[in-house]
Amino acid sequence: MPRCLPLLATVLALSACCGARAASVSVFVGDTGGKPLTDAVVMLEPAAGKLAVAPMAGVRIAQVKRQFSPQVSVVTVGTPVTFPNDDTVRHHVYSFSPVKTFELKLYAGVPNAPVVFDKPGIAVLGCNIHDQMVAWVVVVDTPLYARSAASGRARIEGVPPGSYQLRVWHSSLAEGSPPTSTALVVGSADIEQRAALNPVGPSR
Ligand SMILES: [Cu+2]
Repeated sequence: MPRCLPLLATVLALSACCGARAASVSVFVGDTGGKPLTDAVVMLEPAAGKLAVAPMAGVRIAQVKRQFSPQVSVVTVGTPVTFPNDDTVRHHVYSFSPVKTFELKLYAGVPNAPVVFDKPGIAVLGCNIHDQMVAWVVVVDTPLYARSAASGRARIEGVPPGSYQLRVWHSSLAEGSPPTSTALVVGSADIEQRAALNPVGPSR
């Protein structure tokens, strides 16, 4: 018998055992009446331990026509965000949220330094000059996250098997309320979930 056969058998056995594919987790996010919620953020955090996550690059929250654009941003922990002012009026961007407290005093153009969002959680941004301006930065400490489309559907791909907390957040939840949390065990099969949130504000 050729000497390489045992090695071949080992390789075949390894590929069989490690071939379990990562699953996808799809979540329909709606209000308690079943109406889809757009721009909800869903994330999976391992029940134990932590998945490696890298800061993102090139994230911008612009001010356009006296609104933030985009209104909802999802960034990973440690991500620097720039706040270019594309309007001709000056803006004064701030956050009082414990996750990231900062103030960019009245400015035009692009502020010199980006704001680094270094803790997970939700920061609510406003402008001192224009009360109608509001934006949210959702800082996630996991690479497994997605945002819901107009259909209310969000899909997280490539989820390794394991036990997770599925967290869901939407801007119409009461300010300061944490994302909802549901335990979820992921195997090799794709998963479909529904999340019903109870908004206190108008859906955006
Ligand atoms: Cu403003």
